[in-house]
Amino acid sequence: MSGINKYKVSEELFAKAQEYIPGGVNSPVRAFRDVDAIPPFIVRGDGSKIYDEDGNEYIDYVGSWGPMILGHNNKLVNEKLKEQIDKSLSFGAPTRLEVEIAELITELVSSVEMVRLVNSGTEATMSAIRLARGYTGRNKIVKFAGNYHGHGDSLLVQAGSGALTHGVPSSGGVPETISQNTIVAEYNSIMSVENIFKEQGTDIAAVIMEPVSGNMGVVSPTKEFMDFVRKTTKDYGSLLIIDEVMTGFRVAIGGAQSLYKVEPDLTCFGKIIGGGMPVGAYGGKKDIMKYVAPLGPVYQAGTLSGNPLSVTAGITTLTYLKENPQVYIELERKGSLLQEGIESAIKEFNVDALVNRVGSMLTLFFSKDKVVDYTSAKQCDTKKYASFFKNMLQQGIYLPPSQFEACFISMTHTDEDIRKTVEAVRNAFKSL
Ligand code: HOZ
Repeated sequence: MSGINKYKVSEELFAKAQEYIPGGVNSPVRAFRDVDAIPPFIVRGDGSKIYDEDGNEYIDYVGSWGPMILGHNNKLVNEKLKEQIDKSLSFGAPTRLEVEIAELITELVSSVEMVRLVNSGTEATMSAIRLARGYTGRNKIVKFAGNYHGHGDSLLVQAGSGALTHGVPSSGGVPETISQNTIVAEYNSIMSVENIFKEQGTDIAAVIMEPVSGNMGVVSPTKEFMDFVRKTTKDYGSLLIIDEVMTGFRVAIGGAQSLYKVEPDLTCFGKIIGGGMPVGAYGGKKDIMKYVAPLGPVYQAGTLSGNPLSVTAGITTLTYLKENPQVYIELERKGSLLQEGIESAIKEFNVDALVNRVGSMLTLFFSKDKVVDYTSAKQCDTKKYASFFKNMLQQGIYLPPSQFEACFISMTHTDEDIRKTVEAVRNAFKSL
């Protein structure tokens, strides 16, 4: 078989894609530039596996960047979607489904009393920021270096995810008049938050944060840090916005805020609440949400908001998670099995690497030192990650194509998948 190019069709498609789409992709990190590879073009998925145009099979740890907690091609979700398709795809009018999902979200996340559906996580964070500004009458916001909240102007300042990978953490095209209202703090640094609030606290509309960062790789907050951010925002009359686009219904049914026992004023959602369909949402206390149009002066709208297909997939996924709480015990078990396997390979091959994990979100960092914030994440050996990534891909393991993203484990990853993955890690370490 040697000499046969196993990515031939993908390579042809990628060449053609680059003629018509910037970089050949609809989201930068998918171009595999940071790992110096060509992305396989995916045709289908089933459970924990995805398949590319050349017929290669992969154990998938990207899971559409988080939503596929129940695995690909979930029969329950698909059946409900098929029923909904026969009733039309979109109305741009109120539906019973929207009420159902809003009720479900408010029931599962105790800090959320009212929720507005949008079409993406980016829209959710942009709208939450506008609402915080409208509610407080202040302009400044605080975000954390290495946290990523989508590509809204105010939030593309020292951002994580693709922005960090491609070395442009602050994007071109963002007017200074906008970015000057964004103050960047260090994740996990009480002192950094304290100093910012001492100087500008009364001008700050909100602090927005990833409660577990997934966009500089997985980095968890300390409880003291979380508590300090909550207390400080309260003391200064600023809002705390928790961006649970990745972590919501992923790390716990009540989101990361239930794990860390912090009650935000506003929460942003995406990914899992659409079960793999495009969606986003923001919600919080009623007195704040009542500032949103048509009740209040903060305008936000959308033709496809509350789209019946997205909402159907979301309700089905959330209902399954709610009715099967053992999912989170299982995900924790699978996560720890994978972590232990990788850690024992790290020891065996004496690799400068470590694993950060919260439940079913995990990152293998090529670093000797702990990764707790943006500065320590940036110290990682990204070249080593690229070699490791390519080796794993060749062995049929599909990881995020960047050191600064999270692996996601689904309910359909079997112990055998994890065993194979750990074996592949050992092989990759051997050849590093
Ligand atoms: N930037 C997101 C992940 N952190 C999504 C990337 C994508 O869908 O390509």
